[in-house]
Amino acid sequence: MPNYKFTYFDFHGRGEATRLVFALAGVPFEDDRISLEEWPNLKPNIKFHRLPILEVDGKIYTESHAIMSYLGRKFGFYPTDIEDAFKVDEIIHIMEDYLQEFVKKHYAPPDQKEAMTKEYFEVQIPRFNGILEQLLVENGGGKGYFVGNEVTVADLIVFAFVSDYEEGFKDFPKLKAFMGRIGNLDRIKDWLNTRPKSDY
Ligand SMILES: N[C@@H](CCC(=O)N[C@@H](CS)C(=O)NCC(=O)O)C(=O)O
Repeated sequence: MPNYKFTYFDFHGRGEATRLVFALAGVPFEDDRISLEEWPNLKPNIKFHRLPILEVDGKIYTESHAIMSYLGRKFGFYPTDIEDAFKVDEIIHIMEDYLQEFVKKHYAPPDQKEAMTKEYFEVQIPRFNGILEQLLVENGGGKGYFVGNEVTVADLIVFAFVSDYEEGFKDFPKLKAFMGRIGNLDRIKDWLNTRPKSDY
């Protein structure tokens, strides 16, 4: 088994989906968490000066989505069928747009913070959760996962991000049930119960 070290900040952000991939695969990894205080000193020595990075037996991999897809392929959470693989990639890109809306709100300048926070909660969350609800329904009525009949990295990236704000999916019944399904997988449940606490 290779030696995996995953380095990210001590929050969910762009890192939690990959941690979930390891958890669900049952593959041990070093969960290396960098505090915001220590980051400026470490940054010059990190490839491309951003996180996350994955180190596998000394080889460095960058870009959160590429890392997640790479591990998904290795551990069996990425479809080999080209149509299904497209759907997984489509969801990954939708989730990137969703994350960007969060980032805009999170780092808004003080004079725009209130308006952007309101816009995020009242417009963007319902908009993106509505898209996710539709995608679930399109896959066999929404009783299973996002793509095909097995868990893929698409499910894990949605779960990692959407689960941080339960209020946001209470009015989307398929998405809500999906969140329960993923959260109740034994290995995911164990991870959720033991992972370091963080709001986002
Ligand atoms: N496209 C990159 C974006 C990486 C990125 O923006 N990382 C942020 C944290 S989410 C970061 O390293 N910020 C610290 C900095 O830029 O100094 C990815 O998805 O991995």
